[in-house]
Amino acid sequence: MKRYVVAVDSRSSVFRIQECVLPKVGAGIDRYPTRVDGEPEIRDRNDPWVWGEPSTREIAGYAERGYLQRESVIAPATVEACLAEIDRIRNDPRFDGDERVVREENDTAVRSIFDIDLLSDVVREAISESGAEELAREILGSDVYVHQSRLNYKPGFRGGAFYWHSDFETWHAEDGMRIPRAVSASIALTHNETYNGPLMIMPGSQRFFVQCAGKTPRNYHRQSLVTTTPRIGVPSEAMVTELWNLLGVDVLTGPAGSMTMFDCNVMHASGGNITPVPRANIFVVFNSVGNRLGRPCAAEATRPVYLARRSLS
Ligand code: 6CS
Ligand code: FE
Repeated sequence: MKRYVVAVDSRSSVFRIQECVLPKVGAGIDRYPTRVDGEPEIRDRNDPWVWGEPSTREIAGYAERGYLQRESVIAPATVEACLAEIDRIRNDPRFDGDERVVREENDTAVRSIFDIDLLSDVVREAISESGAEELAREILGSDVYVHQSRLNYKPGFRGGAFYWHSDFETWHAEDGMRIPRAVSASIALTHNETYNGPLMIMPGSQRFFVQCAGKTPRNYHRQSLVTTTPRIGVPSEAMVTELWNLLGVDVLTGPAGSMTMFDCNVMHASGGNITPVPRANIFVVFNSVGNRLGRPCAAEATRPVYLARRSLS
C-alpha cells in the first residue's frame, strides 16, 4: 500500500511525522464521521495535504503550517477593477432578494456574494491572474475545478465575525466532499490589518479532523452563512482551547493584492470589524477532479450549487 510521509510542525512534539494510508478505491465507509450524537473527538487526518513531494520551499512551508502567503499576485489596477465590480453588484437592484448575496444579520450591509467568479468577468480574470489555480494543482497533484467562490466583504463598523471552523467539515457533512483534497485561495482587495477582522489560522491544524456534535438542521445554510454564533458545524470550546494550546494562532495580515492559500481542513476564524476600514477578499475553492461531490455525509439534502458546484464547467 502506498504511503505518504509528510514532515510536520516541529513545535509539536506529539506529531513529528504523519503517515497517511491512502483510501481503498471504492471503499464505502465514511472515514470522517462528524455531526455526531456522542462526545466528539479530535482524530488524525488520514489523507495527505500535499499530494506528492513538496517541490519548493514555499510548498514545504505550506505542508508544515497548512497555508502559504504571496504578495502582489494581482496588479493594483486589477484590485481597483474588482472593487468597482463589487460596488456595481452590491447596488444592482436585480440582486435584491438573490440568495447569493448574503447580508449581515438584521442588517442591509453585504457579508458575502457567492458565485463571484460567475457574476463578474473582471473577478474571474483576477483569479486567473493570481496563479491560484496552478498552485492548487501543484498542491493537490491533480487537475482541479472551482467548488465554491465568494466575495467576503467585511464592512466597516458592522462586519460580523466568522466563528472557528474547518471548511472541509462543512463540505463533507453538508455537500458530500469525500476527502480533504481541496484548497482555498483568499485574495485581498483591501489591506487586511490586525484590526479589521483578518483571517486567523491555527498552524498545523490541517493534521487533525475535529468532529462536531449535533444533527444538521434542514436548510441550515440559511442560518449558517449569516450567523456569527453558529451552533452546528463548529468545534466545542474545549477542543478550540486544546488546539490553541497545542498550535497557537497565526494572524494573516497583508496588503491589497496579496493572497493566502490554505488547506480546506485548517481550523480558522475571523473576528468582527468595528473599524471604519472595510475588508474585502475574493475567496475561491479548488477541489481535485478526483474528489467530486457525492451525497451529503451528515445532512438530509444537498445545498444549492452556488455553495457547492456539482459539475466541472
Ligand atoms: O458554508 C460554507 O461553505 C462556507 N462557510 C464558511 C464559514 N466558510 C467556508 C465556506 O465558504
Ligand atoms: Fe471558512
